[in-house]
Amino acid sequence: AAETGIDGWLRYAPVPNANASGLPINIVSLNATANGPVHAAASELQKGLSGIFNHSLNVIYPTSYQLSDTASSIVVGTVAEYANAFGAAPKTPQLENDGYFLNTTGSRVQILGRNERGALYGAFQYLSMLAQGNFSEVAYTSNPDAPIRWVNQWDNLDGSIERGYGGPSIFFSNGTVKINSLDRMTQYARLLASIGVNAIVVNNVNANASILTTQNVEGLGKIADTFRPYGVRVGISLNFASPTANLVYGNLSTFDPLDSEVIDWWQNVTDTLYARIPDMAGYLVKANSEGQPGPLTYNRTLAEGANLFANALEPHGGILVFRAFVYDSQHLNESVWTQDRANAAVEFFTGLDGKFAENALVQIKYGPIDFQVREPASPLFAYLRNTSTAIELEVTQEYLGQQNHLVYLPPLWKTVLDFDLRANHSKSLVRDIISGERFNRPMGGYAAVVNVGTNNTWLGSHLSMSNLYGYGRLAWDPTSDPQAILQDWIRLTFGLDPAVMRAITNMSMASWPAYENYTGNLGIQTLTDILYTHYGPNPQSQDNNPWGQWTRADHDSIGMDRTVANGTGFAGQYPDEVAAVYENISTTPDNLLLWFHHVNYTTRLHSGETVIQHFYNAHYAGAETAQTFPTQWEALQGKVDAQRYNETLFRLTYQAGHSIVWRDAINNFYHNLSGIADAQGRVGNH
Ligand code: GCW
Repeated sequence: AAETGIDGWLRYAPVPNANASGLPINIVSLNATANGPVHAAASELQKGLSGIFNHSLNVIYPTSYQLSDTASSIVVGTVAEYANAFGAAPKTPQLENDGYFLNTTGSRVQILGRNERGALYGAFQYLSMLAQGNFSEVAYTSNPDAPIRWVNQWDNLDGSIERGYGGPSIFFSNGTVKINSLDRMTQYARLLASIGVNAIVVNNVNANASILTTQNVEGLGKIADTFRPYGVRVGISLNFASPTANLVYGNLSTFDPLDSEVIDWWQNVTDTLYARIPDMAGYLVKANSEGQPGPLTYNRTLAEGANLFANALEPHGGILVFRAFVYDSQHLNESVWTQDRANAAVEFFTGLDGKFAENALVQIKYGPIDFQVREPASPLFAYLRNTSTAIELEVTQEYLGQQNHLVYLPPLWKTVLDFDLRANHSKSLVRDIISGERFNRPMGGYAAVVNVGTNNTWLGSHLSMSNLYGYGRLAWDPTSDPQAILQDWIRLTFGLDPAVMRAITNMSMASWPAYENYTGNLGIQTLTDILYTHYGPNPQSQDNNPWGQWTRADHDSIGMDRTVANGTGFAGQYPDEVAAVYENISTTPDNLLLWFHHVNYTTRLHSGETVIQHFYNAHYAGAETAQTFPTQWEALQGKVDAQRYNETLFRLTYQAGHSIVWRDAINNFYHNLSGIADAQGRVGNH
């Protein structure tokens, strides 16, 4: 049968050894909010079990059941309601908010949450087990590592999506909410809930004030009504200068965050939003970055700007997320050796630690520049100790092949999540900082820019969905193994055939190293076009641009000197132990050498190769790996339905070709620039 991909990993395909005779008789949905997550869990269980076992179960509700109906049943709901129904609280060890207890050992399967959302997550987990052919008996509690597990959409109100590669927006067109296509939103909500995502910011951080019109507030209300049954709260991005836009709330002549009229204006807007969306997640704000307005216009600090919104949200329980991606793109000048965009975040936030309201959160891109193929962890994670933080990841593959290339990202994300920043000379893993644990913060967590669109594959490519799935799984438990996550996704998405498992595992696990090899190596950045598309090789664009994404490549040497001793001083933004590692060439890992140091092409790496020969070799190796993808996939013909087989083959074939374009473009560029021959005689001989 044709598979469009629209169900993603929630296909509930029949499982070969699934035996319906072992199933309980009923699904019991405990007393819960009408149309809330417990109800969604019950219908999801019904749908899933009917797909997996080809057997349909009744859902019964507390008003209608006799206790005898529950003897052989799947009981889903909150722990409190379970105690109400059965007279005794079950033992659910260490259950926290959004966590679930799953017990399949008795004739009464228990799927219990501390809250309703947790019960829904437990139901998805139970179905995930069964859909993977795992019928074992389990009894355990699972809690999320962090409370904030959000996605960001960069959808514009006209329906376009900034850095979106899966078609136009499912949320907006012509300046308003697509209230006639709520189905796609429901399907998206299911996918997000199934991986533990609990909020979505629906519009672009490059925000337009018109998100706040009366009509759009009502439209946002409809979006929130659609996501609410899945426990996914809705948030919005704000334009800082909205008070001066001509909206119904009155047109002010200032957007100064300390002006009392401005404060009242935002309070009024916020109250209006909460009147329609009482559980709104909060606001996301990009300010004073890439031309966006912000508090600095009025000589107010970023924290004062953030707190303007945090204070308006506070009475409603909302969260203000303030992006750390602040830099001055207009005045970066490469002829000044010490200038460095990487320094911007810590510089802009200097002196602000502890100045943010308790319900504010600073959202930090994983690296100091911008979602590159490899970056060191942002030092801001260690700088902010009295401020709650979240990491910002990118599922949409902006610099990483825009879904035309298979690049499985969780291994990249893990390099940052697992990095030890050694704050105060003690263990300070990024993942323990953002969970709130390391610096004892009340909240923190994860955001991913996802940018799904109306394409049936959501992201534009079937295989890219492993990145969305992997995001949710890592945000729930960042200690999980990326390959194990991937393999769950493969079983759920493509079934249980071992050949399918082998091929997609091999390709996916090889894909990020290959992409790094045929694009930018040794921490030089991705080397893609930086000026506009962020796609395809364009190493010459990596210098003399106003964005401050530079390589400083000349005839003899390459790399950004970010040392304190001779360079931009960026290395000194890290806590001492880490700073010392990066300050020194001999202790800097090869894969970040050119991020931290400016060296000759003939400099030898720890590996023994020279920098330039490493470039040449890596580009050949990366492209060679990509050449194996189409053939690995072709072995799956007949094992994957024709539609997904063909669509994927098309992309992998393209990737194989484009990897050669990348290889030759980059190698020829540095060969011409350096005049150094490839020891193996390949480069420049075409
Ligand atoms: O890297 C840049 C992207 C922009 C994006 C910006 C940001 C939303 O190219 O498209 O704008 O990052 O993260 O704010």
